[in-house]
Amino acid sequence: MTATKRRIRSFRMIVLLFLLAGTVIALIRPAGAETTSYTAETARPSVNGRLHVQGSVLADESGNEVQLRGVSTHGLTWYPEYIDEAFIRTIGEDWNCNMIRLAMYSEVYCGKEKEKSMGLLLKGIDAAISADMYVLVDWHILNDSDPNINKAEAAEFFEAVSSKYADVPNLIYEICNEPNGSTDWSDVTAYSNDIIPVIRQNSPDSVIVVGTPEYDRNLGDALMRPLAFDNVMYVLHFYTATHYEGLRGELDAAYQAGLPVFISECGISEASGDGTIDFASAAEWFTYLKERNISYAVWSLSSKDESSAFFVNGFTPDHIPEEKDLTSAGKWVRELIRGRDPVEIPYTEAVVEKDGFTKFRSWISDSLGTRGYAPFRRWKYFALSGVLAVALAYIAVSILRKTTRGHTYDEICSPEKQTSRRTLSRILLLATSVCTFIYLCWRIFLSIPVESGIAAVLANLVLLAVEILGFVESLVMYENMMGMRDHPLPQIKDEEYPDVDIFIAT
Ligand code: IDC
Repeated sequence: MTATKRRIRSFRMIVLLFLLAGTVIALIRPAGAETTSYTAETARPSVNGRLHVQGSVLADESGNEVQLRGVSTHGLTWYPEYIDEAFIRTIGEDWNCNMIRLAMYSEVYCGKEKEKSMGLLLKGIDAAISADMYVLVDWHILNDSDPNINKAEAAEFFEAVSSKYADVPNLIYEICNEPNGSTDWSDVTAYSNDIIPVIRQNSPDSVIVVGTPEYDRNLGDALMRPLAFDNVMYVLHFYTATHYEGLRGELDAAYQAGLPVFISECGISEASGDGTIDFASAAEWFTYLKERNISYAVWSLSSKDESSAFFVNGFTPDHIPEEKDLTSAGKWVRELIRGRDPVEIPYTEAVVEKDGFTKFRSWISDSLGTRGYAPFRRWKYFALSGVLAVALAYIAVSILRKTTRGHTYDEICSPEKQTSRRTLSRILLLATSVCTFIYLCWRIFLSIPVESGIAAVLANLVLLAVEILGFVESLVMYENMMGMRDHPLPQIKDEEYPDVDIFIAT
């Protein structure tokens, strides 16, 4: 078998393996009391009515300042079992919680699960209304870092919700979760200028909260250039094991300057939603908020295997959560929401970092399960790019076969051409090697999508292997070509040529 045939055969094998891996992954992927007994100090829609912005905080219809102490759901479609009327009522009563935030991941809504996610959102709103809780309707942008990317869908979404619940005092609108990446305040302003009127047209008095750049950690721009709408609040997010006095200082500066602020999401874990829990820092943050009546929602009402989740893995939300159902974050947050002084909330359990195996297991279940979107969607893109790459390569090879004609040895290696070509080849070879080296460094250290899960990583590694194979092949080819030039045609004297008699027929 020739080397070319062998190469074609191994290339075919790699492509086959790649497609096989995609199919296997696709196959093994797994397919989710009627009276209120809260204390009077907790604001409720039936008592306090529609809220409005007053100074830096929220106030009720009589002008009394109120603090919303809320919890946030995880992605609606990933933990749909929590969007349950009885369970939301339980949280409203047993936890004395007066707000629930419904996290509608915009990428899910704009993807294939529009109807499902909308159904869950409406179910959640109705449950919150029946439990006499305020409800924060959260257009949860995250991977789509700029809200303008899906602005048309956002407009459609807010039009649908605000027209349906125009007169209901329970609703508060969060128009973009966490602008990030290169999205700046002017992008958010442009988006808000289009979306706020959509809501206000239906529900003129509703409170609207607006995300700020850098994952809701930049109140400075909003302070300098606030939006031209009233009854609007600006969002800050914090996680107590990642953010400390620095971010609180910025919050305080904005608060002191009179900017209306709303903490639509916060957690007592690290900002990743996992890792260690910092109870002491949590006590400081929530004391600060309590003293100023700043409203907040804590992440997350789920049983995901991550430290910010309130419920232990395997918990089913069909009863009042008992001690054994709660994680250490859940226990602490329940006391907080119930209204206990943050510095008095006991915490005995130290949260230990997960071991490597547990982390690996969650990573796999994250990337192959249905409770997530990024990895799940991305590995499909990788498979698609693989198929496209194979098709393109096939077309290119067929065209090349038809158009290349053979070169003679003389054409390639004639002594006159050698000297000029050699310098040029060396320069090109050097440039190619340097670029290849830089590319490979980037490819190996920065381009493997670890955050997107095992399927994406595997597919990516296969592509990387093919690329490296290609580079090695080109090195072999360069080597051979340079080698040819090192062996110029032998110089043969005229007398050494044999004599040939030529007979011409007449
Ligand atoms: C995290 C979830 C995690 C999920 C990830 C991506 O905890 O399970 O895999 O989103 O969907 C935010 C975001 C919020 C994050 C949370 C924790 O608003 O979506 O949830 N967080 O990382 N901002 C700061 C932290």
